[in-house]
Amino acid sequence: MRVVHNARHALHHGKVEMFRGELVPCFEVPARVDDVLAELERRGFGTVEAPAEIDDAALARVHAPRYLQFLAGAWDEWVALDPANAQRDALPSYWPIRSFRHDVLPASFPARLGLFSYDAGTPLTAGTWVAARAGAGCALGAVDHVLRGERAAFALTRPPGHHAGADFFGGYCFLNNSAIAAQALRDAGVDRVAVLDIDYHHGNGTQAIFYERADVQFTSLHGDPHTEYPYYLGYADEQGAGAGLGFNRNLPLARGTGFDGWREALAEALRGIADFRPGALVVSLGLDTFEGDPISGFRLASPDYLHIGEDLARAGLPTVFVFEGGYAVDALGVNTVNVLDGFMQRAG
Ligand code: OKP
Ligand code: ZN
Repeated sequence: MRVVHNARHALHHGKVEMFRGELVPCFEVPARVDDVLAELERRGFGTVEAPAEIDDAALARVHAPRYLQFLAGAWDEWVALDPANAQRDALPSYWPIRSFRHDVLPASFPARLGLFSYDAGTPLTAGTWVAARAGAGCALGAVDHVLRGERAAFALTRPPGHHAGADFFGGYCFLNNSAIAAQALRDAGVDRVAVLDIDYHHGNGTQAIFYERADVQFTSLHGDPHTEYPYYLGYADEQGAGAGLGFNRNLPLARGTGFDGWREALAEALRGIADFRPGALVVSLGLDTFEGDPISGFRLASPDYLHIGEDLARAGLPTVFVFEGGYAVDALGVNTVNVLDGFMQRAG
């Protein structure tokens, strides 16, 4: 399998995130991708390559121009507030929730930081834009391989993407790599694209981006938002709206769910995807469903990920895998490569 690897991922390196009243070390660290890369090498799995230079037009197919502009200049604006900020991550402190205006773009940088985000756990750092943009390039590179006839390709990048919406960041995500991949497949002429999100956390950004569309179907398996992040989206009754009604499917599962229950939900998700008759599949591949994950609550074990890969291959679709979450760094490489390995063994 072709692996398009973001060599610039470590330029995004947050120091701290806000958690229950204190700043704690980031869970989303560069070692995550390095561990996956090391496991690919150890097993001699796949061909690792760098992405081609990115066309920003592909980003603007998913994200709002004023949001992209903001991201591109955010670090310089942060440091311009105070030169000492060069040593600190940028974290928002104000958000325009109900009754506030979203059409006015405040001159204040901290005000815009809040306008374009939804949590205080997603530090923006000196290299965030460069790393995230290169990551979107990996997603586009993986799409290219699949369009050229490869059965599957993997975009190995961080920061992750599935919580990022058309004009907001959050949940460690800035650019929605999976949405960018799905849109690129559509733009290349694939009539119907399915996105399957198997990260522990609901892919609220991806859902929001495609919620009113019938050409991209979104399906997500995740921790029940009544108790799990991102809390405010990901419920079973969210089925799409307008032309998109019936093309959004959430399968929330209770914290503590093990592989048997999880796999039944996957089978159900794959039945819905088959009914949609897509020309390609994008998998938001989060590995934080692992029993050892420090911020999640499912109980999957390392060998289970081989079966996930096999189940996904049985869908018989050209498949773009996009790396998302997974924070048990020591097991992350094994779990990730298990999915890809199981897929290729079954795909033949
Ligand atoms: C990103 B992805 C932990 C609190 C949870 C947000 C989790 C974002 C997960 N201190 N913070 O879906 O893996
Ligand atoms: Zn996650």
